[in-house]
Amino acid sequence: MNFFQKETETMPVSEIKKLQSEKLVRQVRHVYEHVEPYRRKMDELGVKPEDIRGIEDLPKLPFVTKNDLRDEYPKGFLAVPVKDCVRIHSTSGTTGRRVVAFYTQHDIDLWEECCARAIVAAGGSNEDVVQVAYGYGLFTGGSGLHGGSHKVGCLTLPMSSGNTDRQIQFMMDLGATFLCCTPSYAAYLGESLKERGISPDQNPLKAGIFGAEPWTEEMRRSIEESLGIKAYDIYGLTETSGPGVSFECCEQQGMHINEDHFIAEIIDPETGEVLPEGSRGELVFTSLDKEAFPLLRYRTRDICILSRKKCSCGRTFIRMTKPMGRSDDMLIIRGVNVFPSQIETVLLKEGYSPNYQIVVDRVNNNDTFDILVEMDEAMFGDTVSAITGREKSLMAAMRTMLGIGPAVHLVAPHSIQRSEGKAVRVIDKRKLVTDSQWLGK
Ligand code: DLL
Repeated sequence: MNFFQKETETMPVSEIKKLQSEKLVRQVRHVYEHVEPYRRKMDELGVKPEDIRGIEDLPKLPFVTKNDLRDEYPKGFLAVPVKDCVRIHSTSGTTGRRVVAFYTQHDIDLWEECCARAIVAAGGSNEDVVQVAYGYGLFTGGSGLHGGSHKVGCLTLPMSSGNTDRQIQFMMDLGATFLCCTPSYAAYLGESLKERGISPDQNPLKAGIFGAEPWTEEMRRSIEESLGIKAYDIYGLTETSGPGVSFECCEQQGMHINEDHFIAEIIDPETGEVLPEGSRGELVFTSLDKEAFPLLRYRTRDICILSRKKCSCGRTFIRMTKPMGRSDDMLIIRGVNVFPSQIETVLLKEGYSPNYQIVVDRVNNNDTFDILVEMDEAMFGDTVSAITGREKSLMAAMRTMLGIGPAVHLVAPHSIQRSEGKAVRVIDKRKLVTDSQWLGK
């Protein structure tokens, strides 16, 4: 049984709750004193820091949403002086008012420890060679697993995403035993190895830690077969530091949430009411130790179920299912967060009507991303080469806005079916919703 911080990870539940209560009282005070927009929210509800005496008082506190953070771009939720911060990261896919998350050195240390716990839970030790093929930069995936790998004492290969030839060369030549990347890139690497005639038992990998986007149990099995490894899930979001908020252990029956640093709640996304353990609803996080960007009751929009059933790995931290969907319209395409409203903004700016449809599918474990856009009568009369030119320039504008490039297809006026109710903007053909097989256990 492998633990990075055994005493913490196996703490009795009563002690976890006690620890969370103490930390919460301190954190609410910190936030109230230093985060003006949150103080305003508390004042509006008539809640004072002294009203929060433990985790049982958590429901008294107001929620924070992504929109609150965007409204306060860039530093409204920063709780320490800039001189105390050592880094930022930022959410993917949104230009302009992105969410910027700040970190002190202490925040980075705790975050990296969370990632180290994930690596060790997946069987990693200082004997391992960890290939980090998540993107580095504003995205948290690369830095998070990189830091975790250092903490465990592994040899770290900071590959970042892309450049498949180089990934394979370094994997083979340096003997990478762990692969960390999005599940779709892992699947792609599996196919690429096969194309090069390298069979699953010829590569040095033994495990992978994959997350940042939804993936099914079927996809897990297909990655495991194509790479000859055991594939582990990891979850997190920029707003709560990044990957490592929760991770799978050897049992692979849900992801353990690092409860010494985060309180997880499940709420009804319509009413905001807290739901009992075992209910399906929206996941809400309170970060107990974050100094620079300490969010209380942050609404993730991820739909999942929590379970406190005993796990035979020995960890006592509560488990969450894989996210089963979202309570907003955000899509995750090739690991990048995409909102339909961003697409609409580009179309209107470029002189198109808002008659469009987004079609997302998954072919050979890769996301495909197409946007159909109606032309007006004048455009429709253009030459084929003029229309192709328009498609290309729209694709470039979309890539700038979204961070990934869709295939844009200009279609005849009035050819996209009109709806009598809400317009059907998104056709997501990927079958990604997983049911929690572990709940019955
Ligand atoms: O995706 C952080 C991360 C990096 C997690 C590397 C795991 C590995 P964001 O870009 O802010 O952060 O996106 C956060 O991605 O709210 C979920 O909807 C989704 N997500 C993250 N991990 C998983 C997962 C990173 N394991 C959003 N399964 C979250 C399904 C996931 N969805």
